[in-house]
Amino acid sequence: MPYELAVEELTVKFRHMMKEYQDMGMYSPIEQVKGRVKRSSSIIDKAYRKNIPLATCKLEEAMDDIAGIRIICQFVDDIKEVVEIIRGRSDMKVIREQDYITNRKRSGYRSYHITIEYEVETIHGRMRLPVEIQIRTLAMNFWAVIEHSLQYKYQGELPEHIHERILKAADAVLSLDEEMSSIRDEVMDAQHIFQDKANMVENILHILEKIHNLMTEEEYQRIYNKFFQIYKTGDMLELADFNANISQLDELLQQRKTKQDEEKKIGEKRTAGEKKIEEKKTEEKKAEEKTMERESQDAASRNI
Ligand code: 0O2
Repeated sequence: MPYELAVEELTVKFRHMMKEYQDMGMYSPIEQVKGRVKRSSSIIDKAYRKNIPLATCKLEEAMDDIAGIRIICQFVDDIKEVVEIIRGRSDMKVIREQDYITNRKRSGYRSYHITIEYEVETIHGRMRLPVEIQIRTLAMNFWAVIEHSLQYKYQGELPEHIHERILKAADAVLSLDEEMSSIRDEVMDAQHIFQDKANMVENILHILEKIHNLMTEEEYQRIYNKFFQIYKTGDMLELADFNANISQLDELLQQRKTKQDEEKKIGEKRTAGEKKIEEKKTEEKKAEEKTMERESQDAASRNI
């Protein structure tokens, strides 16, 4: 099914963006990515709700959320960044945007929806499909998932007392998001520090593995224990120092190894050359001996 392909490809692409941010030690505006193809029962329900004649029309023209991607962010401000990323993509053509964050729905629902046109290549050729991307914060998602389940349970007719409570919960989610936005910089700093630490530890472990064979076991154990001690204290400055020192040590050890390898090669070449000369000399000596033997035999026969 081409919808599945579109969802899988887009999920990989957005998850890869998260990885790119992480690899660069940067904060990612995308926290989680989920994808789904609308289930047949939901397609029928929606078609019925919207008076779409399923048998007669092209489904993707009447329903643009058969393929759906959900991007979850930590903060409301991250949503704007994700929207900008999508608008700038050459492989995603924006065809519709619905801002349910500025204008929340009467149900209390908040989310930013972007419908894009996305091209997939199938064995039957190229196809352009609509995909709905819902972008929301963790808090908005929490609310939407609960409300969706309640709507399902009560088949769209929430009892008044539940409706009131769900609206109150929507207000609480709004203030939670606002509160979190005000401490976004603090949280992002903390996450940066965590990411920096993770990157440094990864680099140190990688180098330790690389240099293991280039030093004595005692030397290696001493360096490893030092790293472990610093890691346990959690002192970022000491960790950064250690990271710089071990990177330098790695460079020196690699240079030493390259030099040793070159010297070994030269030594081997020299030995091979000397061996050849030695062999040549032996051959010449043998030939000389043979000639002398032949000459003495000739002389002897002449004397006879
Ligand atoms: P499911 O099961 O999630 O697929 P429109 O054509 O814009 O007037 P449409 O096509 O319903 O109306 O689009 P809309 O309103 O943007 O909704 C698309 C999707 O957004 C919905 O898909 C939901 O996933 C989500 N959504 C919209 N409103 C609400 C809401 O009040 N509560 C919750 N929890 N989610 C909402 P489906 O097909 O309804 O459902």
